[in-house]
Amino acid sequence: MFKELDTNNDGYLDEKEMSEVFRERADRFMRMADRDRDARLSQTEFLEGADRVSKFLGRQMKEERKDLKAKKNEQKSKPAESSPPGKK
Ligand SMILES: [Ca+2]
Ligand SMILES: [Ca+2]
Repeated sequence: MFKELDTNNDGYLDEKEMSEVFRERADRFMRMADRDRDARLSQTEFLEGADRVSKFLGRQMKEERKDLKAKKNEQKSKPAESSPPGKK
C-alpha cells in the first residue's frame, strides 16, 4: 500500500504524492455521494456521504478490534512457558 503511494520510490510520501491520494479519494467520494449527478455535492449529499463512509469505516474498525481481541485471548489461553503464573 505504502509503496504503491510512493510513486518515486524514495521511501517517503511527499506533498505531491499525498495530494494525489486525496484527489483520488475525493473523486471516489464525490461519485459515491453525488446522488443527483450534477457534479457537485449539496450539504445533504455531503453529510450523507460522510455518514456512510464513517459507518463503513466504523464497522471495519470494529471487526479489526474484534480480531485483535480474539488474537489476544488466543495468546492468553496458551500457557506461558517463560513466565510462571504470577501471584496477586
Ligand atoms: Ca516519494
Ligand atoms: Ca449533487
